[in-house]
Parts: sequence; C-alpha cells; structure tokens
Amino acid sequence: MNKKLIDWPTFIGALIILLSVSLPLITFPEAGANVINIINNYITGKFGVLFLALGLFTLIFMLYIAFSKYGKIKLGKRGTEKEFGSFSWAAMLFSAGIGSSILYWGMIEWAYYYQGPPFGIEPMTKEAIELAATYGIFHWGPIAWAIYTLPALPIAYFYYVRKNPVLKISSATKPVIGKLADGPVGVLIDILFIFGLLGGAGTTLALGAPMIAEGVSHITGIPVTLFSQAGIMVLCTLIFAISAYSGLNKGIKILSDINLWLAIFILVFIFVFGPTVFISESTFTSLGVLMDNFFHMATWLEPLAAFEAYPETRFPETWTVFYWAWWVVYAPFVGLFVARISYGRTIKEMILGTLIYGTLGCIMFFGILGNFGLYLQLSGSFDVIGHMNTFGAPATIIAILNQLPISGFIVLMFTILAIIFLSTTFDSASYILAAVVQKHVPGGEALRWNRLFWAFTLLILPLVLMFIGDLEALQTASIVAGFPVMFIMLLLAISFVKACGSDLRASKEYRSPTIYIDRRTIQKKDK
Ligand code: NM2
Repeated sequence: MNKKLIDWPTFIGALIILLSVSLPLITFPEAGANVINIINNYITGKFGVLFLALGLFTLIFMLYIAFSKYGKIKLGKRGTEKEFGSFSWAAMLFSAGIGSSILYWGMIEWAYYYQGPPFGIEPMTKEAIELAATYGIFHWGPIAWAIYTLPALPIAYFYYVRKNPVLKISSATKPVIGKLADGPVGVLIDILFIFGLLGGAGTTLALGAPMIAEGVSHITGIPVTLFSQAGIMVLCTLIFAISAYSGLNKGIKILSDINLWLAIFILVFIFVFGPTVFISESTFTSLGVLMDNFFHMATWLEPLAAFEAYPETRFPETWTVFYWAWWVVYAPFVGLFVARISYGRTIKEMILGTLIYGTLGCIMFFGILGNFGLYLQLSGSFDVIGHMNTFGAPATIIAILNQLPISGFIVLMFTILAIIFLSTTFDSASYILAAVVQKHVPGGEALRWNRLFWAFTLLILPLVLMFIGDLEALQTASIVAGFPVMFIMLLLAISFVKACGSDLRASKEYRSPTIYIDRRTIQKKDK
C-alpha cells in the first residue's frame, strides 16, 4: 500500500463532504428529508433556467466545435490509427455512460408523462400519448449526450495532443484558472466533481435496487423489503468492486461485453415477440414529434405557473431540470472515459460519435421497452398505469415483462442485465474516482485498495437515501450535487477553447482537412 501516491487533501475532503451529508440524514431522517426537499425546490425553482440554458448551449457549442476547425484536430500523433473500432468504441461508451436506469425509465417513463403531460396538455389524451412516447427520447437524446461529451474535449486534448496526462478535472481547467488549479481551488473542483458523481450514483443505485429486488422476488419468491433491497445493493457493490479491482482489461471489459449482448437479446426479444409494428411505427413517429418540438422541449420552464390563474405542472423541475443535473454529475467521469478510448479519432469524430451512437442507443431502449408498455395500456391487455399507481414503478416494470412469452426466463435475464448494467457503470466510476484522488497514476491504473475503497464508498449515500425514502429525495441527490458541477462544465468549455484555440492559431496546418498539432505548435504559456 503506497500512501505517498494518494492526494490526501482531495481524498479526505471528499470523505468529509460525504459524511457531513450522510450522517445528519441517518441521525434525523425526517428532518433530513425535509431539508433535502427544500434545497431541491429552491435549486430547481430558482435555477432551473440555468440548467436548461446550459443544456441547450452545450449542444450548440459541441456542434460548433465539431464542424469548425477545432473538429479537424486529430487526437494523437501523425499516422495514428483509431485505437478502437467504431463498434467497440460505441459499446464501451454506452456501457460506461448508461446504467440500469435506462431499463427503469425506458420501461416506465412514458406512464408518468401520460398522466402528467407538459405544455398544458390534457392528461391521457392523444397529444399526451404522442408526447409520452417521445419525451423519454428527448431526455436521453442529443442534449444529454452533448453534456456527456463536453468534459471529454479538454481532457482528450490535453491527454493526447498536449501529452500531459490529466486524470483530474481540476488540471483540465488550468488554462482558465492557471496556478489556482494546483492549490485549494483545484482541490475544491475535484471534491465537487467527486461529490457530484457520488450523488448521481446515489440516484442510479437507489432506483436500480428496488427494481432488481422486484425481479429477484419474482424469481425466488423472497418478498421485497427494505432489507432485501439493501442486500441487493451490497451484492451489486461486491460485483462491481471485484470488477474494478481486477481492472480495465479484465473485469470491466468482460462485463461490458456480456452487458451488450444481453441487452441486444432482450431488446430483440421484446421487439419480435411484442407488438412489432406498433413499436416500429410509434418510435418512428416519435422522431418527427421530437424534431417538431425540440426547441420547445429544450426551453420550456412554465413561467406562467408563477400566477394563480395558471395551474402548475412542475414538469420542468421534476423532469428536464432533474435530468440535465443527472447527466451533468456523470459528465466529468464519462468525459474522462470517452477521452481515454478516443485515441486516434478527430475531435469531430469523437463528438459526432457520442451524439449519434449515444442517441441511437437510447432511442432503441425507449422505443422498444416504452412502446411495449404503452401498447399494453392502450390495447387494454394490461393496465400499466393502474398497476403503477397501486404497486409502484419497480413492481410494474416486472409486471410488464411478465406479459411476454416465456416470461420467467425473460424476467431472469432482465434482472441479470440490470445488475450487470449497473455494475459496468459503477466499476468504471470507482476506477476513475480512485484515479482522481491520486497524485500520480502509474501505468494509468490507480492503486487496487483505492479502487476497492471507492467502490464501497459509492454505496453509502444510496443506502442512506433508500432508508429515508421517496423518489423525490432520491432525485435530489443529483440535483443538489449537480449545481456546482454545472459551473465546472463552463470552466471546462472555456478552458478547451482557450488552449486549443491558441495552438490552432500557431499551427501551419490551419487549412488542411485533418490538423495535427505537434510539439512546436503547442503554446506553452497556459500549459
Ligand atoms: N444518466 C444517463 O443509471 C444510469 O443509467 C447512469 C444515468 C445520467 C441518466 C447514468
């Protein structure tokens, strides 16, 4: 155990912030839940516009970078090939960035929109149905993937072009904040990033565990209790801890492969044995509905709700603001990961790859899983909404699967998939967290005990949140933790434009189709 490698201020700081949130919540759960709700309402109510503006700005910014001269820059030396082919690149990207939540929301998100649509539309009408089938795709679409890719820009650029291995978010902000990045401000940035990721992971684990517990209960007959759910969390933690412990090329890679094939199997099965034509038509129609309403969705904040005469839906706060915050807290971590696998690509390829493959992948899940449930509801063969309002979302997800042929087997596969999906996100998260609290990362891998330590630490906040309870408190973990990370995202964007812009201006290849930035071109002053 080499303690010298650890960056103690960041390590201890992150722990202190985690304990100072968890301990009061454990000691005073009710007061804790109240405080959380107040903070949540305050942030979403007053700063919702910041989250939505950041989302839209990020997409426009990323498209601008992709199609401008910045996009032509190659991440790597002259003559380098892509390290990973597009298929495995997309698979790894998806496995790391997307977890079991896509199974949860993909299945059931439409049911919430159907009952509580946006834009002042009447619930359960034809318009509400169309939007219900579409909104999930919006929340997991291009804006979301642009948020994921933004931190990858400065990180990949510094790593592969400027050749200074940046495994800390703080060092990627150096071109803007200069020497401050090496002092307490840098430590603060890293701690806030860690806190954000712990919050986002909290939301994920706290949604995933009850769903997995329902699956396990369906298979084994063990009833779902708080303790069985806590048991599931500990079991998942053991799996991803082992995977993180064994490293990128063993555990993490093997789990990602299984994850991908199992996901494809379930999607194809539901598509073929479910209402194939309805699924295809509804998904395709959603693409049009999405394009027609894109900007309305991206900017809708319900300003009239401030006045008594107009009923408030709280749709923007509950959904879009929450979602952007959730993507934001995961973004620096996914950015580190995307950067790591993008050697040999141009910046344009990296950006468009994440936007296109990421969005397409999410369309598959929402299109197939969501429309299957919607079909059951509309055809009257299974009352999804009624079931959900009585037994809750996790039990309903399993009940929907139960409508399929050989449902026992499918529920089993789905439950295994949920466990693996969760683990493939969390093993990479532990892996990255461990790297961020080290001064150096010899050979690119953080110390093993350190990786294990963060795997178990990821469990604390979700366990606490589960014992205090409702969905709102769970969602809040991402919203509260995402607030400071939003500003870090802006720093990262400016940092990239500043450093890369000055290198580009010095480059002689300004006009060629692919730009290589070599050692002489790099502008040292803001390194
Ligand atoms: N995002 C993609 O639980 C998960 O799927 C992890 C969640 C940010 C909504 C990521």
